[in-house]
Amino acid sequence: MTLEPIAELQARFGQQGAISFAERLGGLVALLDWGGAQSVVALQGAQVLSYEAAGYGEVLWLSPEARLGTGKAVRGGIPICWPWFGPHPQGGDGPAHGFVRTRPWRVVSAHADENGTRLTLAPDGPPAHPAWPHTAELSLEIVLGTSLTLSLSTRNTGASPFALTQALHSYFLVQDISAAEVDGLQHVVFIDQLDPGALKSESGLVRIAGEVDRIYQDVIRPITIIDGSDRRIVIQSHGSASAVVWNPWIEKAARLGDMGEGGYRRLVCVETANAGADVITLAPGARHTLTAIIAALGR
Ligand code: TA6
Repeated sequence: MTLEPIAELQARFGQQGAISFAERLGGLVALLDWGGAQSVVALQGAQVLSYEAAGYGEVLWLSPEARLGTGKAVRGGIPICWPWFGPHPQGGDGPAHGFVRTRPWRVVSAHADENGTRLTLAPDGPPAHPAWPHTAELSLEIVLGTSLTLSLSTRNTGASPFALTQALHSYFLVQDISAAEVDGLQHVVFIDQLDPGALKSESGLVRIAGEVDRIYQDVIRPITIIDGSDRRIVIQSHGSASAVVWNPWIEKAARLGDMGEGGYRRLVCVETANAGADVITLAPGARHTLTAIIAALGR
């Protein structure tokens, strides 16, 4: 890693005490600070790798094996799944969860003030793939303040409509999965990905004691992760009617092989999405923004 890009980014976008750039995990990252909170954002995939909330510690889980520049998506933080969630919708040969999370992104703008520290990123080049015959503008705005807000905006720049599914695939850090609960999804119908196509719902809190992979539909309320005895993580969304709850548990974590020893016990994914039946059809010229607002609070 040459230091030149860092120096250039620092000169163009750095702001004392709020925005700086460095090399971490073998790649370029932006370091954001505001009011005692910090966040680390990789330029690869515009992937938030860390969010330390003021007074509540690290909010996101990141694999101890995370490395940038390997050509593989980094396990943890908040990967960007776009322009499809899950496998390629037409069975094409595009990668799972789309193709932008391993691509280089560039800094469009950066600014800090009394309301927060704001960083806007866009793919470094048009977001294109042989398995996706469309054109679009894509950007991610990250605001670090009393919470962490991500807004992923897509504008159809082509002449025909296209269907978009996507997710901010957030990996949240919990003390231990056995003491974690997910609140706010009571009576919400979900697609059980482990029982293909089955529609189910539950009456209470989501507790995890095995592999869970669910696409909740018609989600209208904030979702809260109760993290043991002293912390809650609240996820609000805009531009989203679905949410994914995922924990790989033991066997799938072993198959994935990049979560570290017992890593599955420290994470629960609650993903702010347009997934399942929540498909966005973008007309030419139209724009859609998917927003997640993440806050850490006491119990
Ligand atoms: O969001 C849940 C999920 O779709 C799971 O099925 C699992 O595949 C997970 O995403 C991780 O996918 P990845 O491609 O990042 O390994």
